[in-house]
Amino acid sequence: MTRAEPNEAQDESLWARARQSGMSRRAFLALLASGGAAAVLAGCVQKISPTPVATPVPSPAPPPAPRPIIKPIPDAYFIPLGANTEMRFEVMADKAYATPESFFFVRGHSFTPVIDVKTWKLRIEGDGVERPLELSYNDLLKLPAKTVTRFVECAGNGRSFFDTLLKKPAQGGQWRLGAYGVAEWTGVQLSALLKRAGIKGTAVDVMPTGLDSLSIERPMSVAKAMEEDTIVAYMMNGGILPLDHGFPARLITPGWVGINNIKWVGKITVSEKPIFVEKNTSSYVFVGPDYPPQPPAKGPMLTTQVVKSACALPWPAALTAGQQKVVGYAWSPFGKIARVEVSINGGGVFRDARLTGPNIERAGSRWEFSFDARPGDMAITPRATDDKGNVQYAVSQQKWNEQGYLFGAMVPHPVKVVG
Ligand SMILES: Nc1nc2c(c(=O)[nH]1)N[C@H]1C(S)=C(S)[C@@H](COP(=O)(O)O)O[C@H]1N2
Ligand SMILES: [Mo]
Repeated sequence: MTRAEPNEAQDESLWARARQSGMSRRAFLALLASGGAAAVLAGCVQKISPTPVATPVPSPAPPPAPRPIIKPIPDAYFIPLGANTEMRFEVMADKAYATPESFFFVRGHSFTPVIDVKTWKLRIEGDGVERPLELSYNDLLKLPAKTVTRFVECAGNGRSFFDTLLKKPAQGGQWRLGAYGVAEWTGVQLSALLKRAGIKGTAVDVMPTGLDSLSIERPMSVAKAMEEDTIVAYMMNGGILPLDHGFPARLITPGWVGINNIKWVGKITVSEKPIFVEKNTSSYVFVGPDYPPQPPAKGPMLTTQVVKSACALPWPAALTAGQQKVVGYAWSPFGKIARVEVSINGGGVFRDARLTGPNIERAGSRWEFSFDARPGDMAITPRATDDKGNVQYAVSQQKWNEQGYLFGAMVPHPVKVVG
């Protein structure tokens, strides 16, 4: 085989290449002489890229597992409860009044949906309106706004005490008292929307439906829907309504059980006939020996919450002996708080706590109680009374129901006092 005439320029660029790959001048010349450019290049290739080892083909990262709750819910602030999360009440000890979003409990029957406001619509329809209505997010924001400060509380808040205090366990998430939060909500009065849709005098029930995967819905009476503080809210505590709390819009039905505060609302049905769905016939009804069935419902339907109070302390709490000041909250679905008393001897003697800060109807009041803590195990038991005369009662008077709704008895908060 004839070698091509050596070409100096080519040899020079070949040498540059060979030198780059770490080849000696001597090896280069030898390779060039024996096998020409091809041999040099082969030598270079070997040097530059040694036999490649098999590298694994990177597989695409698995998509992040969907989470029921989107906001951060660190253990320091929340007690996880299945797909829900309870506020640790001690986080409220140093707050001004309202529950910040970052501490607000979350209760959803499925996962928090992420809704696109560009395509979101709120429809108001049904045989109870003359003119069915469809509003975009911008339409809603343009209507006259109403701001109210009110609590949202789960009907099952306090359910664990059916077991631990009454010794009759109930089905469902075993909440202590942190399925309560108070916030400033801004939105549009539901009555204004219903009037725009031409609500008929014959309408009886109004039912919002959520856009979550289970389309959660629960009716309310027209009377409740027309109350001046029943709103379709799009803001919470001055910010855009958070995803987990119902973005783009949710119902606020003050004083009523949490389930009526439908999140991610997409449709409001107005009906001339009473509406019966799962959440007012099977769940969120009282079932038990004290409650006769009310066909088609298994028992009386829940509407309002009950008067409650809680200590903003860890559970159980540890305090040092000596003068101590405990902070707590009390709330009523009917009005303002009139009085909070506290017992530190198991309910024998009660002394008045001091109400501090705002005292807002269907929202709550902060209270403070100072006492001399003696070493040992004790309990702090608050008792709230509202301005309509509703008062918390002894555990022995708490009626039991299968699904553990509306625990309203006094709750002794366990405390260890160290000397
Ligand atoms: N669409 C929809 N709305 C819903 C729910 C739900 O699962 N889906 N849960 C209800 C229940 S049971 C409660 S207690 C409150 C809780 O509101 P929060 O998560 O903002 O605290 O939302 C209510 N609204
Ligand atoms: Mo709830």
